[in-house]
Parts: sequence; C-alpha cells; structure tokens
Amino acid sequence: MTTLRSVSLIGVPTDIGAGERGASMGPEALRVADLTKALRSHGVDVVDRGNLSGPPNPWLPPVDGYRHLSEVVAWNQVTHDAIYAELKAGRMPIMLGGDHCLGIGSVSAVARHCRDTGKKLRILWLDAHADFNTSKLTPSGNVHGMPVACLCGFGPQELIEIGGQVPAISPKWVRQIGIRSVDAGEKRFVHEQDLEVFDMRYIDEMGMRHTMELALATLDANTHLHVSFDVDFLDPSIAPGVGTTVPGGPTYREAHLCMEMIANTGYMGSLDIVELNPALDLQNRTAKVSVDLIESLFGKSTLMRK
Ligand code: HAR
Ligand code: MN
Ligand code: MN
Ligand code: MN
Repeated sequence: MTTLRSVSLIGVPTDIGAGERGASMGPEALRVADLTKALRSHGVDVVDRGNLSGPPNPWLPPVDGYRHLSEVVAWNQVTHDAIYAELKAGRMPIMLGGDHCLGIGSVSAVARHCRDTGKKLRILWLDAHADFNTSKLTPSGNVHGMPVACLCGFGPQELIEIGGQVPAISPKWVRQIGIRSVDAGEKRFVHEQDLEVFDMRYIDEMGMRHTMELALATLDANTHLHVSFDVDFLDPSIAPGVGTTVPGGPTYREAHLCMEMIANTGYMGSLDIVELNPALDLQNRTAKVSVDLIESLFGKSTLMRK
C-alpha cells in the first residue's frame, strides 16, 4: 500500500453552506467518537490540528442565488490554505466538516497540489446528492448543493478561483457514487457536463463491487485519490444525523465494501468527512458509523483479506 500513513485532522466547524443548522458541530462529534484512537489502532500517525475558524452563520436568505456567499468564501479560503499546507508537508489531510460547501476549498487545494507534483487526480464523491447546482439552477441557494459545479468552474469568481487555477478540476476526474436526489435543472446540467454518476439504481442493479471496480478503474501509481465522503451517502437508517436525509442509500455492508475497495487501491491521498449533524443524531450513532467506515478506508479488515 502506498497510502500515506501520516494524517492530519483539520476541523472546519461551520454550517455556512447548509439549509439546516448543526453541521458546525461535526468535528467535535467525530472526536468524541474516538476518530484519532481508531486511526492509531491501524498504525496511522495522527496529528489533530484542531479547528479552523471563520465567520459565524448569520442565517440569512439567499441573495442572487447564494446564501452567505462572502462567509462561504472566507471558510473555503482558510480550508484551502490548511489542506494545501498539509499536502505540501507530505501529510494526508482529513477534513472534518462542516457542510459540503467546504469541498470547494478542500478539493481545490488537492488539485493545486496535484498540479505542483504532476499527479493525476481522481475524485470519489460519495453522496446522496450530485452537488452540481449553480445560482441559476439551485432551488435553495445553499452552497453545499454547488461544490462540484464550482470546482468545475461554474460558480462565482471569488469561490472558483480559491485554488489559483480556474477551473480547479475537470468533470472527467469525478466519479459520483450513491446519488439519489438531483434537482431538475441540476440533472440536465449533470448530463450536459457528462459527469460519471453511479446512482442508486446502478448500485441496485450492478452491485457495489462492480460499481467500485468501475469507479476505481484506470488508477495508477501516479494517481492522487481524493475521497469526499458526505455522510448523507449512507442510508438514513444507519446515519440519521444529517440535515438532508434521502431514503434508499447504501447499507452498512455496501458502504463497508465501498470503503474497503478504496483502501485496497492504496492511492487515497486526502479525505473529507462532511455533513455530519450531531443536533439531528441519536447518541452520536452517525459519528460512530462514520468512524467505523473511516477505519475501513484505512485498511481495517477481517482475516480474509489484508
Ligand atoms: N440539491 C439540493 C440543493 O441544492 C440539496 C443539496 C443538499 N446537499 C447536501 N450535500 N446535503 O450533498 O439545495
Ligand atoms: Mn454533498
Ligand atoms: Mn449530500
Ligand atoms: Mn469497518
């Protein structure tokens, strides 16, 4: 395995891009669920960098199709800088969100690092949602529904240029998995941009194994694999603590297989864990299942495979 074994945890305690308050408490819930200890038990060198800081959530309605745009920019700027610094230092950043708008800062930093180092980037977007809205298409104005579009260059200037180059990524580098809630305009745009989406219908018919074989195809030793894990990817029966639950997600076993197959590649170089909302959780269950799955991402397995 070539996976970096030196990890830095970066908490980003904000719900600035969400339609429901509470994801700001996500980083602490993951710590309470013993994320550091769990990673260490798999031989990972873990440093917890604590939390970044940024503006409070003013909880205002959208303006010109965006809620809290200037605050979203501020949070993503500090996220970008922190993630980029870790990558530069040769460490694997794990961003503890926070809502998914932070994927803009995180992935743009990863993309910048890949440009610096000549690495090929592949992004796995594990989510119930495509997060491919624009200010014109969004039904809500919530920027957590827009990060993939912003990363592909479709969004407000101050957000899309955070990582230096616009666009930060190509839609061709993205594989979306677990998708089951896409808005009407967003759906047209996903097709127009030819995003590779393995939706729940596909997973139902073909199975998680085949899905992941395709999503992880054509990786090689020069690939940086970024995993953006939106906890609402999971079926709400195992992960109730998210702001936007959508029924019909991957089961506990399917999600584990997904993570185990990612771990087996050995190429994961960075990770986001986002949208965990402890205010909606039941006794930190969703944080615990997230930590369990992260362990699998770092190679936890039974005796059958090492
Ligand atoms: N598509 C809806 C919107 O744009 C809901 C987006 C919800 N997104 C997240 N992250 N929870 O995936 O408002
Ligand atoms: Mn998302
Ligand atoms: Mn989602
Ligand atoms: Mn596990």
